[in-house]
Amino acid sequence: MLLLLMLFTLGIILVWFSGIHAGGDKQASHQSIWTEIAYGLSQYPLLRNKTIDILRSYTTWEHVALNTTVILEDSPAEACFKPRLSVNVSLEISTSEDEAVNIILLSPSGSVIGSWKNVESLEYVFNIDSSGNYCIVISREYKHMHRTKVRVIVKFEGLIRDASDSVYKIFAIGSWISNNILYVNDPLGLDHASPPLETLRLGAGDCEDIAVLIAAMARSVGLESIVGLVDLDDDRDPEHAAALIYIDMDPEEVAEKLKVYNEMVRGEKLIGLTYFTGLGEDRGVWIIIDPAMAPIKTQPWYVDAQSYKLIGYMK
Ligand SMILES: [Ca+2]
Ligand SMILES: [Ca+2]
Repeated sequence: MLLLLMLFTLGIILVWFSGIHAGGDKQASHQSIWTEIAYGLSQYPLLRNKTIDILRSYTTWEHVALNTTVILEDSPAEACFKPRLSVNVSLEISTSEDEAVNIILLSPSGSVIGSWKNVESLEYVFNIDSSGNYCIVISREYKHMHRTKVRVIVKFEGLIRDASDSVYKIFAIGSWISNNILYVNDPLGLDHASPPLETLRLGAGDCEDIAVLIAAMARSVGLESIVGLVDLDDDRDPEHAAALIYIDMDPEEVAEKLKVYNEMVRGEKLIGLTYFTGLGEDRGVWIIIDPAMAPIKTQPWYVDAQSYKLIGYMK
């Protein structure tokens, strides 16, 4: 567990405020953008059907778990894999020399799920019902003078069963935005926060447009979400905006769940999680969802910035 946690970069960013919301003279200069952001967030009920479609689209997934070549010499060769959830597993096995081999598929307890004699290739699908190491043992009847290459491909496919989970919602919304909404700057001097349906229709927007869309989508499926204005260069004047989604959990728990979704849906390691704490009396964490500042496009919950200060937010 400790080792797993060391693989993450869990970033805590402390909040700096000059008031409950953007304070002092700075507020006046951002007045119109605040009004537009508030209007955009109020549109969240209109996004509900779209967001539910997005949640559904990520509940089925396929992932290559093992793609390897084993060398078969005198003794049997073994290839093992470890599914983490209840899934369908498909095996594809083929020999390089069109040479017949024997295959035994073993469950974690060592019982035989299937065995095949003298096959040149095999395709087999089965459903796993217990977690642990599954192994494919490959052998042949007679000793040969040469080595045989045997190609083993194992794929998982299945359903994420807990689509109502808050972390899953963050994963699905964040992933979808990263893959479907293009970051495009507003024309110089004409910056405004587009309403979420407009950003959806265009398939593009800049930081505050995308932040409003993410926050409104999150709200539409029952998550608490805000749009924060962010100072990136430490002069107490914001030049960036991002969505923050609240979860009443420990950051380690959130990271652990995101890690599973990343690995199972995309076969991708979680690179990290960035969040704010200390907004009011909240005990949980505000996860930053910011595709523009993410070093890996598909992981908008991890930002890479030297300075990332919340100057104000729109609830
Ligand atoms: Ca804009
Ligand atoms: Ca600044």
